[in-house]
Amino acid sequence: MSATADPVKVMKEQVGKAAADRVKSGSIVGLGTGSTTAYAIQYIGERLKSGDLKDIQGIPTSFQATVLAKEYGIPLTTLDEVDRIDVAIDGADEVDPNKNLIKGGGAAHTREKIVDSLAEEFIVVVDSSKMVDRLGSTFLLPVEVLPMAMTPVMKAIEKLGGQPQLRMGVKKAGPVISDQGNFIIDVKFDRIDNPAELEKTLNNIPGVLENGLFVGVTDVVLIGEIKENQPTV
Ligand code: ABF
Repeated sequence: MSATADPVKVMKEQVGKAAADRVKSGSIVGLGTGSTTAYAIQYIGERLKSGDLKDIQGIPTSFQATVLAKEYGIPLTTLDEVDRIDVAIDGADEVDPNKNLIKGGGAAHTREKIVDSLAEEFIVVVDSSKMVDRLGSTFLLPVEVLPMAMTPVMKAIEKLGGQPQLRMGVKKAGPVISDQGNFIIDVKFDRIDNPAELEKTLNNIPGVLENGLFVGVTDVVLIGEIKENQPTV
């Protein structure tokens, strides 16, 4: 009797592969962060290995993306070396009906927003559980902050009606540290009715590096459907 594959894993693989299949030879590719995008990176590497894809260069959005790209043989470059990004593939924590996002669950949203915003085509890869009617309804909003400014930033966020909390590591031994060496504050807002305005307001607080609202950046959302009881492939 065939074992039943993990439906979430199968979905992530399928949507990651669908994104990887859209990459054209000769492209500069923004490589996102997270478990779904990890499959896209893997499949891009497999396409390179098979000769189906040629002459691409990746721009990683995190240390995790860099390690994966090297593991799968994707040549890497930097924003200093290229004059464009043809396509970026990345995950998300929430997607609203206008394709606006909350990202940053992986503490990588600062570099992600730089790369994803520069891309000609930004492809988001998610499972259907990430689709929401309104941003902030299922996921706290991440804000990257300079450690020395944590307290005044938290006070400013409270004045905006947010409930901020410092993101602690797995064993709560200390705060999560971003690739830039900063802290992540996760913020609960009762309602986010105007994500564009909130994104700008938060980034105007002295000490805030970047927040996880991605407004007007997404071009394509690939949504994987989680199907139960799929046989192993
Ligand atoms: C990353 O992808 C983060 O911004 C976001 O939190 C995460 C989602 O990861 P996963 O695909 O593992 O759910 O880009």
